[in-house]
Amino acid sequence: MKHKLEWSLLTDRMGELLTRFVQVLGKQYRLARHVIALLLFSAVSAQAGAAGELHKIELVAEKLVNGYFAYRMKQYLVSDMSGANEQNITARYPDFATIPGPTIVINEGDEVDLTLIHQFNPEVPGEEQVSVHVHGVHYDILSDGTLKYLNMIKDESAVPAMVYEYKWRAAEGTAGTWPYHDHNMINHNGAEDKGLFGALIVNKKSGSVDISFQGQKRSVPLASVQKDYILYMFDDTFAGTEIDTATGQQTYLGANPSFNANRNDIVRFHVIALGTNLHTFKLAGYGWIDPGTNTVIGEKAIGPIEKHVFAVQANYSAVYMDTAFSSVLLGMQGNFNVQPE
Ligand SMILES: [Cu+2]
Repeated sequence: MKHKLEWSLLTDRMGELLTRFVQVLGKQYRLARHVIALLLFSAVSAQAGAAGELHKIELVAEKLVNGYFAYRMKQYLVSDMSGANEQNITARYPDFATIPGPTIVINEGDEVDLTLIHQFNPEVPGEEQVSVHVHGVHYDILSDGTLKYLNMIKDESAVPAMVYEYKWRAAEGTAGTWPYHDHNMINHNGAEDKGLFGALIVNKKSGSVDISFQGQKRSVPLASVQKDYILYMFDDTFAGTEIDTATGQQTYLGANPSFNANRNDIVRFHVIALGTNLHTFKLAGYGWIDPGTNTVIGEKAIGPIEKHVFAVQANYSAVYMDTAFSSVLLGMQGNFNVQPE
């Protein structure tokens, strides 16, 4: 009896304890849930806010045996903004200096910390200074890459004895394909016409590209682009680089390059005009969307310093060219080779 009573008291007590335990656990569970949600939220917002990546680039300016100059990628480290999760992607670039120089590919929200190294014997007065001046992205006056007589502060050049560091910020709204080039060598005009130029591509983080599909504009995710073709248009030749977007690998193709794609790949052309002539770019048999419009075009007039960026779906091999009569005679054209699946 006594035992029975005690037992029932005990079980009552245990039930009470158990109930309290569950209540406390519940509260803690709710608290834990709250903490987890908060952590998740801050992780997500950290990703969306600070978001971008830091690109630490060492670029070398070299003098070639033919007397021209070129930039070479010496080192390329990419990390998050704090410097953590660093990845060395130098091997994506040729290990020799190229004209045009290395293409820098970043996203909106990213920052670039570019160190320029002057690595040649300045044989001619005016060759002691070399710089990188970029278009399109944001930077403060010390990263303008110009001479003191323009920026009123200092010569922003690498010299044989000292490197120069430029900082760029790809703020929102800076997406696009932009040139970078020397501004300080040779009579203060820069040595762009001596080989010191390259391209910066700023992608939208979750952007799209427009292609012509059966004569209509269709937007596809930027992530579906398999190849980026950087194609410079000079007065009498093209020169270019092909980038495999999946691996980031850059293949320097030189003059009148042949580009390669697999059938149905989405490929993006970045046509950048240098020189002084007006050119008409054509990719024979293909139509594409004129940027900022719904219009399908099959050729495009491009003036000096202008650029034209468009995407197509690779269907069949074709020739790209400048349609000007003298350019045709000069053979200013190249192949777009499409392999069947
Ligand atoms: Cu410029």
